Amino acid sequence: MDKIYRIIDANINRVAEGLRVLEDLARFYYEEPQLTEEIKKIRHRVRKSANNFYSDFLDHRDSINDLGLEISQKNDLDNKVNIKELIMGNFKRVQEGLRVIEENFKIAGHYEVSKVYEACRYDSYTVEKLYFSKVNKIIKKNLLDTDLYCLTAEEYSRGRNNIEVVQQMIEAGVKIIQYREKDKKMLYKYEECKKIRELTRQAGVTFIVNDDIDIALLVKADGVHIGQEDLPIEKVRELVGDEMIIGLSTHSPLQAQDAIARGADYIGVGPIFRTFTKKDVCDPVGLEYLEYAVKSVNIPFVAIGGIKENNVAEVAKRGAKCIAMVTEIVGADDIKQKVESIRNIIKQCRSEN
Ligand code: TZP
Ligand code: MG
Repeated sequence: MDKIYRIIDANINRVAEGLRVLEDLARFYYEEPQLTEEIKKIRHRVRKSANNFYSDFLDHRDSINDLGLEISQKNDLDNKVNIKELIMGNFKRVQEGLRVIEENFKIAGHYEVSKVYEACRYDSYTVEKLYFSKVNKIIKKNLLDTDLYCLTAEEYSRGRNNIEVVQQMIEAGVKIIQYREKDKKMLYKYEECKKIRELTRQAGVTFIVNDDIDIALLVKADGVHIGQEDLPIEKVRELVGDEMIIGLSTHSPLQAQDAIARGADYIGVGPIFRTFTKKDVCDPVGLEYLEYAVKSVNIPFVAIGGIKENNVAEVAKRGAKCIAMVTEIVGADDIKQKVESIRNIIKQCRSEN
């Protein structure tokens, strides 16, 4: 029976530590009181329900000779590249650990105690669902809390391919990238998006696919971006589910309100200035619509269309927090340097606002 207590002890620690990771993310990172409270309740129950066995655990603990540490040091299976993976990994750790405790308490002849751990496991399933729904809401709300939104356009990229351009954008610290290619064949778009998804995932960058909902779903992009004449947003939502981001291009206050009412997660506001990048584009809506958006749009929005280093100040000064550029970035000699100087201008405007 000694070894059974060793297993239970290790798993109670594993579960409580996993719960602590989740609790602290809820508390300090997401600042979410309900989640913090729910996780804390489970953690206390996990610890307290085994209080009577504390001395048995210590008697059989043998961390020095645990094979686990050596194995873990030799591989990177536990490597997480973003917070969502961290959350997911810790819920799995908690649930697996609870299952081990439950089964081993049964073997040790403590059926009643094992049932407590079974209940904790079920509670953790419910809290996991709540956790992700809250986290997704927070992620969506903060989606465009970044100064620069970059899009691909290989034909303006001076001979560089989309992958190189995206790599440079990521190195420059860009936090949201949209794949937008109007004239490429599906297969090439899919292959490129697959690579870009991997790069953006590793870097914790949000990845949005323009138009192609099927590609966005296949490569597990963070979102899709559609226009006024694409499928109705409600139908796109049916296809992509609640978690995926949907962005919609809008060109007037009426379209903005319509997009909000119909469940867009963010909108594009533009074209602010004349642009030649978008071939079927409407006339510029000017800064007037942007001013309306700053005052009256209560979801994230991004200003777009004809914005360059030499006019970005006009846009930033009017209160646009997130600004999208295509040709100015992809066509720059040095993407990193271009991003940096644009960022400085935006920062300067903000401090003057
Ligand atoms: N949507 C409105 S304008 C535009 C899009 C995709 C193109 C913007 O390109 P650029 O090169 O930044 O003017
Ligand atoms: Mg479209």
